[in-house]
Amino acid sequence: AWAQVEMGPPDAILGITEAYKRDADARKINLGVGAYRTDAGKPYVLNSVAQAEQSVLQQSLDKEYLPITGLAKFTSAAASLAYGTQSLERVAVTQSISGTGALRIGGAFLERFHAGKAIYVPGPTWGNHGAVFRDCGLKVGQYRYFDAQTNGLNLGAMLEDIRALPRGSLVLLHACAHNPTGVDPTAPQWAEIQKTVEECEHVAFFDMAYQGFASGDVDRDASALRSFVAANKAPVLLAQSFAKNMGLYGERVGTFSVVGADAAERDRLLSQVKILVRPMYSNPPVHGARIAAEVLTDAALRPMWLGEVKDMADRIIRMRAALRTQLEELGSTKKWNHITDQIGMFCYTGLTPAQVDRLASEFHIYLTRDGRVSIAGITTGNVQYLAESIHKVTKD
Ligand code: PLP
Ligand code: TYF
Repeated sequence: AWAQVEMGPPDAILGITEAYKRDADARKINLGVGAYRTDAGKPYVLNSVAQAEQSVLQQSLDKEYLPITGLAKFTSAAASLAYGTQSLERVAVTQSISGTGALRIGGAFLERFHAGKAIYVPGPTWGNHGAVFRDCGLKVGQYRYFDAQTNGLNLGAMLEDIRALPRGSLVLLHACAHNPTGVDPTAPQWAEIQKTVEECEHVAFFDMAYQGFASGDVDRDASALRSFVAANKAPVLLAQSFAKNMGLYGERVGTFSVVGADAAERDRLLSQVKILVRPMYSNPPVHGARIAAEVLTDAALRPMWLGEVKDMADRIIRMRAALRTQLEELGSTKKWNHITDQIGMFCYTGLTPAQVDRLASEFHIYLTRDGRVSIAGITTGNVQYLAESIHKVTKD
């Protein structure tokens, strides 16, 4: 029956881990997937999360189905983390299969209720965005974002493109720690973006997969989202993930929310979200949500967690500084200021595909061919070797 089904290509990011695993060289480094590693290069289970899990296990809870919208204790704490304490009565929130699942619910919602059925994402954006939204039946367009000349934001082009979209268009915005570029708008730039979106009566879909990872401060990282919601002019949707900031990757913990004009609209929106979720996966998994709820609501665990998020963000910042310093000390004549200017999990290095290929084949260093480095893969033990290798492939 399936003879006509062709072999598909592997995921561009997850495929890199496979190549890394096959490499037997002791010096090998995986800078592909955006997953946090300790300074020993190991996956990290946060202490706050481990303790929350113990406390969940000790309660010997049953494994009954959750409601369609998930664990209420989790979704309300998650919504407060994202939105702060303001406007929560307008937020229709459902638990989701992490950030990807939230994007998927959002895409389905927009396909059903937005007249334009097209979403505009930054150029470049996370590789999965296009696939997710296309599979939801939306058309996917792009607005300009990254400036390869400066390795920074091209705000002028971004605003020009957003302004040129049909009135009421869907605009996807990375709330913080833009993936793959590590380039975020500053607060004044965000104000201009918000003003433009509002003037054009566009709809803002925030993807927040890295709250806390950009600045180390969860409130600061949510400030663009909160500012849109506080103004209450542009409609806002949000995909929220706890994969990175709680290290709950495989537990698949997140939320999707859509903000209504008032509480009555919230109720109508949530009723439609339930109708979308029911035939999609019926109801979400319970274990990770219980852990996240415990972390967010326990008086001792929450501050402990916030400290651990800050520690992860700080280690990333230290590794950026170390990589830049090493490259400069090796006498590289290239400019590397963007390594420390950019923030969050990733650095868009400007390395060419040929240079990336050489890093893999000669130096056992793996990253995506767009030159994106997952800074979390850098450690005090490998940063010198990494800098030497990057210097060798970029010096001529
Ligand atoms: N959005 C962005 C920009 C991401 O980088 C990721 C990956 O971490 C996600 C969404 C969703 O990830 P997950 O489904 O693991 O929460
Ligand atoms: O960009 C990254 O590396 C993370 C992890 O299909 C990821 O967002 C990558 C690819 C993918 C799912 C998650």
